[in-house]
Amino acid sequence: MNVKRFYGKTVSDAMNQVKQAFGNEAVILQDRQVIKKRFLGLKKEKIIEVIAATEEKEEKREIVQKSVQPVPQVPIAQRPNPGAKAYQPEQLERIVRQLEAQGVMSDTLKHIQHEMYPLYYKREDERTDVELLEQALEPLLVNPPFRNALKEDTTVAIFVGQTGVGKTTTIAKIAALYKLKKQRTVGFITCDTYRIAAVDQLITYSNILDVPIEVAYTKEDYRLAREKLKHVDILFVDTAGRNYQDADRVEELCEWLGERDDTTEIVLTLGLTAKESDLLRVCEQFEKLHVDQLLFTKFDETKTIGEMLTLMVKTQLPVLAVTNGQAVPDDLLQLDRYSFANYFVKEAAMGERPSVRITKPNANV
Ligand SMILES: Nc1nc2c(ncn2[C@@H]2O[C@H](COP(=O)(O)OP(=O)(O)OP(=O)(O)O)[C@@H](O)[C@H]2O)c(=O)[nH]1
Ligand SMILES: [Mg+2]
Repeated sequence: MNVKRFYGKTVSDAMNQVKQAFGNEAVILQDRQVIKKRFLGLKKEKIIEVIAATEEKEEKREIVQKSVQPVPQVPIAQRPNPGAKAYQPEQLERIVRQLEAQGVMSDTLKHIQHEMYPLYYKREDERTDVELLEQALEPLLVNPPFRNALKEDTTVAIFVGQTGVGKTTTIAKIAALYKLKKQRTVGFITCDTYRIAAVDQLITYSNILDVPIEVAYTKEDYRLAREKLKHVDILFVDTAGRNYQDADRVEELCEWLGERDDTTEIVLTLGLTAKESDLLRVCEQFEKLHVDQLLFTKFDETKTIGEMLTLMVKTQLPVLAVTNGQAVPDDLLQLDRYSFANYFVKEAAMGERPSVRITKPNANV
């Protein structure tokens, strides 16, 4: 094996030298930043050192290898993850370790690694871990991944999801945001007559926020309630939490909600304390209903949010909001791709939470 050190101002400089000297079959053993002393050691300069190796081409070995299938030549910059035991640049290894600690599933992790490799080797300047991960996530998520708002032309927002995930509480938080901060008129319809206290719960919020409310016991009630509240800018519809792992429950809901137009938005509310496999199953079941946005609750009740990333990658849906507590209307987070990436590589390591938060409106809510 022929091993050599290469130096460059940037990683791509050094990698170009590797390619020129050893071609595409070179194996990178290590890359790191080193200090080079110049002018009798008085001046110091930071440079990149890459140690690369290639097989020595011996006459005899070539004869033996002729019978072996040739290895496809993949340019270094596009090589997939060489595997757990193989060399991985320290920065990538660190990011991957943190993603794993956050419970990011192996196939999502592979996609991220696949995006990070070329970014890492093509970089002209140093990138922080957050910047690298944020850029790697860009092609994997919808743009923007966190919309933090309903669609511009939405007039009816229907919140659906499993029992007890936080639909009613979150409706109150988002309605408060629209009424108090965005100065829009809002109204409530509750179709949750399944649980005795459910109606009272939304009526309480409607009183606090001074928002009109209609209760729909039947499909016809629902149609009439929409008609009655058609003067408001945004109508928030609360639905009964059911076991939506069961396809029949989703069918029933589709049937209940009937035809939908372009100004109706379906928000699938998912609790981050649930198992990833269960969340994925619920998302699958809801495909029939054509969900527009996801909403994640109970961010405060878990230390790992890998499943949130996996669901965002798999569903290719934007996120309306993330909630992190029971307080209405305060416990609502507004994230973006950067703060999300930051949570994985930095905040999580320190056991902290993202600090982006909607400030309490000037109201006694
Ligand atoms: N810790 C925490 N609790 C939350 C959050 N969101 C909601 N909750 C709590 O979760 C419980 C259930 O909330 P609800 O809003 O009633 O949930 P739901 O989905 O409407 O429940 P059903 O109507 O029974 O399906 C309540 O105790 C809420 O205060 C959150 O982000 N974090
Ligand atoms: Mg409810």
